[in-house]
Amino acid sequence: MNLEKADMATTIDQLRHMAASVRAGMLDPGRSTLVGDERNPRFELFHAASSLCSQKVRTVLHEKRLSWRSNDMVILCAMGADGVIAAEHYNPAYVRLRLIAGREMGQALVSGYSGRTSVETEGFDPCAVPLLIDYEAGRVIADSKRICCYLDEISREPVQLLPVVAQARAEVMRQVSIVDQLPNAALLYGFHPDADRRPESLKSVMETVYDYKVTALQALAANNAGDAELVAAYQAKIAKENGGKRVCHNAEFQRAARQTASDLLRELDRSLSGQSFPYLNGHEFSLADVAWGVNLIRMAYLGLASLWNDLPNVERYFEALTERPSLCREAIGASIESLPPSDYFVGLKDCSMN
Ligand SMILES: N[C@@H](CCC(=O)N[C@@H](CS)C(=O)NCC(=O)O)C(=O)O
Repeated sequence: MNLEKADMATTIDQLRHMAASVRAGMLDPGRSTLVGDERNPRFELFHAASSLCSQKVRTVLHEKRLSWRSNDMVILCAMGADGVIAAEHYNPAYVRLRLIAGREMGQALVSGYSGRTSVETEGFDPCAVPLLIDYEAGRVIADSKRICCYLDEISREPVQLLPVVAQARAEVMRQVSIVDQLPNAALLYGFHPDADRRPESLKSVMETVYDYKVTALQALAANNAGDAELVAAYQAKIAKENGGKRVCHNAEFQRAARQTASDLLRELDRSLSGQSFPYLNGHEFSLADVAWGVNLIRMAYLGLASLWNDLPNVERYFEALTERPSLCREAIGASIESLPPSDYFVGLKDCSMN
């Protein structure tokens, strides 16, 4: 074995070891499963059924018909008999794995809260899902947008989600970047002063979510005081979550977030009416459709489909996307299975068995 090969073998061994530690920290081993036919798949994903960013990655894996090891993590903290139980993606073993991906990206850690989760504008969140390991390349990759692009690049069959033609590709990436600027966290966690249509049980979880997160993260920072990198990661996350807490009942902030979503949907409607936008105009399914599909489905779940009441192109687009088996399974089915029932989701086909 030459030196390069030996280094790679060591890296892969280390990744396997680290991933096993994360799995060992998960409460229910039944949430680690194999998807597809391979017993030792090339990819391993740490994700959550309910997470929007994870739904994007799973939709791509589904479209590509790839085999992968799935680790469906608990990403909410809970109150136990002895205090707050930390979410599984706050576990030091997981954060260490994520920091490897963060170093590769060269992004500063997140330092505050805007209601958006784009790594490019907000910084790198070291305590978030999803996270992909590619055991063949010896790489750990974070951020749903990067993971989706990576998977498309290394696996071109049976569908290619990024067009080869430069102009079409640029338009798909433009749409993916627009979606990345949606204030998703604000829409899910925030209390809207006028029409908050989230399920009551979800609202009740959101009343305590930030306090539980911060309490758990502070304890983890204290328990790992000897590891400066880990402490910095937890402090960054604490700053973000404290920021979220400050604005979750702020009427002005919440109205602005919904307005941003509404403006971006209006822009989408205009793009859809032009010929440039692929799927609705009879072209190939693309990464733009994955990103919009998952986000429109989430908005529908939150009772926000009313935002496209007067946007007929978005309405048609939404209908078409909900018929796509990958989105039907990974966004609609997974949301039905993992989130409280929503009155605004009725009528959407649950494809969880597909
Ligand atoms: N830009 C990142 C955002 C990651 C992110 O915010 N993930 C959310 C789920 S969609 C998460 O982990 N939430 C739980 C938490 O922040 O504690 C991506 O697209 O992967």
